[in-house]
Amino acid sequence: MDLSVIVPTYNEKDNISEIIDEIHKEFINNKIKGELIIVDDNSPDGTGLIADSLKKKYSFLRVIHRKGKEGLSSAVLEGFSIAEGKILGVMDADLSHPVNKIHEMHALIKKGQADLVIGSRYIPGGKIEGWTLNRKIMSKSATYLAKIFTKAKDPMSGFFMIKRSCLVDKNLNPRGFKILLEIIIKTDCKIYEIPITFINRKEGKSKASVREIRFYLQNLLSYLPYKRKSFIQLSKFAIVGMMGIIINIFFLYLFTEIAGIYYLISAVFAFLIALAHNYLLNKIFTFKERIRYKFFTKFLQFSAISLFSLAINLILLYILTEMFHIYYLISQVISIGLVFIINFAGNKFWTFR
Ligand SMILES: Nc1nc2c(ncn2[C@@H]2O[C@H](COP(=O)(O)OP(=O)(O)O)[C@@H](O)[C@H]2O)c(=O)[nH]1
Ligand SMILES: [Mg+2]
Repeated sequence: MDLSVIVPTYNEKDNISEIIDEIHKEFINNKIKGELIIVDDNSPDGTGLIADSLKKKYSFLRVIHRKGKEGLSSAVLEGFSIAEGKILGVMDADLSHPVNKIHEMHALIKKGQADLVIGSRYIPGGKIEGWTLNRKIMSKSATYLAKIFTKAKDPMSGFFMIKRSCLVDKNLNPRGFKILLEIIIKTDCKIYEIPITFINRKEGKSKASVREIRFYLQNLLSYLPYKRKSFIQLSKFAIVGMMGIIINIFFLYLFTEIAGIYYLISAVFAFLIALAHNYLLNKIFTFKERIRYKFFTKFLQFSAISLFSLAINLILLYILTEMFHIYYLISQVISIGLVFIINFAGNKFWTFR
């Protein structure tokens, strides 16, 4: 068998028949030998029963029933475990993902052009229709954070296809929604992204909740050991940053107390010296570049990120202190933490990429 498509469902009674029929047509029209596996978590709305009743009409359909709502990622893994196809696909049941891309994705893997094909919303040609601004910001932020781990533009996508052999012995066990990122990190496969338009569901409700943010952050923490190189860079970047602070204070003292310069003027010079120090050390020590390589351009980039970080720092400090009534020194600790990440990511993926 060529292809197994896994569709996890929870309360999808108004979508289930249509998604099955569309996938069936896509298989027939493109002569794909495959199966569709619905993994239902005992949906209270009867999705599982509807799926069962359709097995007579569609011989390519299999249905797994689980005890209760055990989560999207584990449903996908359970589907994988009984799938018979050499290639495994995953998509949502709510018709958000374009079914007519299945044959294209399948062909790319079959021809050997990729081991993993992602239906991507974040490459040219891809887009999202019908999401609130809030949802867009959440998705973008999560995707941005994932840049620490992968170059893929949409590692949060729920629509992808992978060569089964890539998954052997990979010990996947992600919490929550985002199984693709874990697959990317733990397998070493050749990735190819094709643009898709994600259309927000018309029927039923999204099961994404605030809890997913916590799961996601927990997952990210557990992936750190897989990115030893990035982790080492992050640590070095932190050390350089702390040395920069000491240098800043040292020169502030020197200029003000010894040279007798007005302290605000001293602070400007102390800042510039610390900036130059941080730049040089991060260039040669953290990101291991030749010192001469694009020296001035990169210094400008590094400085721009520093200024941007300062602006974010001030804005966050203001918001946390004034709007959330947090003591200003605590606000500063929180915002320094966030700004540090922005600063690191900015330099890793822009200045020294
Ligand atoms: N089996 C199972 N499927 C789930 C679970 N949570 C979500 N799903 C399914 O996963 C897919 C994506 O969920 P959805 O609520 O549309 O998430 P969103 O697109 O991110 O808003 C849909 O097909 C859901 O029915 C779950 O706990 N178990
Ligand atoms: Mg959805």
